[in-house]
Amino acid sequence: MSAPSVVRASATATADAALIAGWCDELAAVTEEPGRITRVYLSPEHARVNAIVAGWMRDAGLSTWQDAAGNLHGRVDGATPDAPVLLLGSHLDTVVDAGRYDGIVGVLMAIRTVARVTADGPLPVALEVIAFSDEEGTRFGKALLGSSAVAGVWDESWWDLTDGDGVTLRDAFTRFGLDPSRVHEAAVEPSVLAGYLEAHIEQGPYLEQAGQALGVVTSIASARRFTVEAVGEARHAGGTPYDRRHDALLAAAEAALAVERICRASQHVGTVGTMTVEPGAVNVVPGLARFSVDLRGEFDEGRDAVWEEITKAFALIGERRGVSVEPTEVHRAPAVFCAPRLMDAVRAGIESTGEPRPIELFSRAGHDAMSLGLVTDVAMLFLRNPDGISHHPDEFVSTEDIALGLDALAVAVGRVAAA
Ligand code: HGY
Ligand code: MN
Ligand code: MN
Repeated sequence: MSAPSVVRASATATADAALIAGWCDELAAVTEEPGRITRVYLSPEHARVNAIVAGWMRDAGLSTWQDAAGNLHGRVDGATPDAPVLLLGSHLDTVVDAGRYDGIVGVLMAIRTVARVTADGPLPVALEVIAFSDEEGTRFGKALLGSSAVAGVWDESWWDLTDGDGVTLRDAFTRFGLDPSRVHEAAVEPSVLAGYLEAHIEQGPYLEQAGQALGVVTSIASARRFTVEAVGEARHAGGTPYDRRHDALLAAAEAALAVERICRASQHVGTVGTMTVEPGAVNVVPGLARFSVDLRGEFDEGRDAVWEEITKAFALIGERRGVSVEPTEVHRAPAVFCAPRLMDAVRAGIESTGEPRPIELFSRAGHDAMSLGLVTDVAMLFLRNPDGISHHPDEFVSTEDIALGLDALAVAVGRVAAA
């Protein structure tokens, strides 16, 4: 553990951090489930946070608009009309029963940073904050929908994705007031971009362990997500001897344990986050089980090799139990490596807070920077998350660390603008 460094935040950052902490609390109340934070794509809550945050953007001097995919944008032009555009941002959507900082604090830090660095006039770059509308994929299973539209990689097959109520993405789009045929208008023009910077809480314990408030992200995990259907045969729970059973739940349970076993043995992370069983009666052997798999690794090749091994394990389990175990891929994002030029700017920002040896770390969590990394250079600034808990109400980041992050982000933006 490195010796604790003497780092301190500026008065401006300290005041902005207090404001941001209050804003995180205010947005936490915009939820579809009172008492829990759940805010999903194309929902009334999505519309409400866009309206609230747009007001904070305008108060900060940004001009605002909502793009054709429901993302909220705020912009301050550069000193010249042809100035390159530096993008900043993160996401406003959440998982179910979420914490109040994942994504949110990065959007709000970007807004206050733009206000701060343009207080004395425009920079040589235009600054555009994007509050992405669906990073988590909570509603439709496919993550990064909002930033995929901005990166110009929207896939027409996504329109048929459905939510838990059977509403298609296309119908949800239309009900939200968006026109599916115009989603491509959300795409940015890569040639004008100077890059993308994202501040985000670390969703793990490594900054805490290192005794540092901030960190430079080196790369973002490559991810694949699947829904898996185990089809056996529903039968009487009493009259059916074991040798005649094709129990879908037990096959799915074995498959979930196989995911854990194979990932543990190969330094990857695989998670079965959801499972439903049918017909779901106490006295019926389950005939059908559906479950999700979220698989991540540092490199695409390793991730794919692990998935091959998992599918072989599924086949063996299915064969032994007379249950078909069929995965369908619903999301895939390649590993994204942060750009050294932007990492240097983030590192300089952290050093400006008095931290002599900024820690570098690999992000096992996914981020909108993965989409932006398809069209421009990206870098991320992580903020310490004591205990590392995230995707949980106890997720936390201190106001002091937000202030340090604001000072670092302001310096990083200044470096990129001056380059
Ligand atoms: O799932 C993730 O890694 C991110 O928090 N959406
Ligand atoms: Mn998240
Ligand atoms: Mn996030």
